[in-house]
Amino acid sequence: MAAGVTCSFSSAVFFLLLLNCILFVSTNVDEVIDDGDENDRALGPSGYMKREYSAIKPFVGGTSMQFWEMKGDSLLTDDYIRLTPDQQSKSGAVWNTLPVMVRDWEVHVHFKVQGQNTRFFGDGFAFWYTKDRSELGPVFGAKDYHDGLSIFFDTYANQNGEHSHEHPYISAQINNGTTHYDHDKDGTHSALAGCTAHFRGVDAETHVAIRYLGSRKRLTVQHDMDDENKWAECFDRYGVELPTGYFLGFSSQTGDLSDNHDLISVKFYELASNDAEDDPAQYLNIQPKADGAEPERDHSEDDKVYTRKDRALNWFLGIVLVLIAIALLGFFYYQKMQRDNMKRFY
Ligand SMILES: [Ca+2]
Repeated sequence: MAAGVTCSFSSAVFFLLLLNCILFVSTNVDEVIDDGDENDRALGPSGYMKREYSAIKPFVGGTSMQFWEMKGDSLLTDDYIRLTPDQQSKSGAVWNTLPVMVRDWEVHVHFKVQGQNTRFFGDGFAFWYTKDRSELGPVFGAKDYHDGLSIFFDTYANQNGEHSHEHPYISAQINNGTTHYDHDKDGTHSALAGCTAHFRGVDAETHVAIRYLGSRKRLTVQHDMDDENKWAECFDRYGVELPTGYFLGFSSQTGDLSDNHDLISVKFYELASNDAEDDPAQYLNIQPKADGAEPERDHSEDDKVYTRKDRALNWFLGIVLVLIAIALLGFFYYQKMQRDNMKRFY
């Protein structure tokens, strides 16, 4: 009988350990990060700045900027472009008026997102490289079903339940005009890649570098959230196809929650291309697409994420199993004692 007791107890312990392992793996599997190639991080532009696609101080004129068009509630001060003020239900944008006739480029954006409220704020802003200079719309202040590249700087998690990542979150979408941006799910289903970056409400100056090498079909986003002049990788993807001739823009929207969304500077660099002799005009008709980015994934249910409630339930079940194991152990021990006593009598 003692062997049977040991066996039951060992099985219960093994089962509990197995359960813990399964829970641990399923809650941490999304946190695996690819470190990337260290030698590839020297992002600094090897080309030269193109003033016509850049927005740098002084912002002459107060209300207008050469080569840029202001829309909605955006406004220009001496020191920054404010896409939205820290007020509810505002939409603003700024669009460059010249099509980008550069195949390999890099944009450095110095920006600031901050507001009065330290707990509730939103919604973030977006960078665009799109076929049209969008009218104001519901996707961070621009139209849905865009054609081209978008980079979202999302400060508010709209999705019910937890994400497998924290906000603020930077993510990219490549769209040929057919994919919807699902704001309620923070675009999770249509994102090409992304990263968490704590750019909101921080004292340090915050920067992002967006590099697109058309000649290598490569899109890289890096950020400097500590103003240390060092880029940290957000993501690096090959197989990204974008045409020349699209427009650069930034937009933002506030709803019930708000923030100041400000651009301090936008610097556009033309990079030395692998195909320096190429005429950018021959790439005007490329359809935006990205390897590994499915057109649109199933929206029927959220990805399984473990909420606090799930974890509490798991703990509860674990404790119940331990109590059952102890009760069984006690029961078998009691039976053994009974039998030993019987043997003594007969
Ligand atoms: Ca959001």
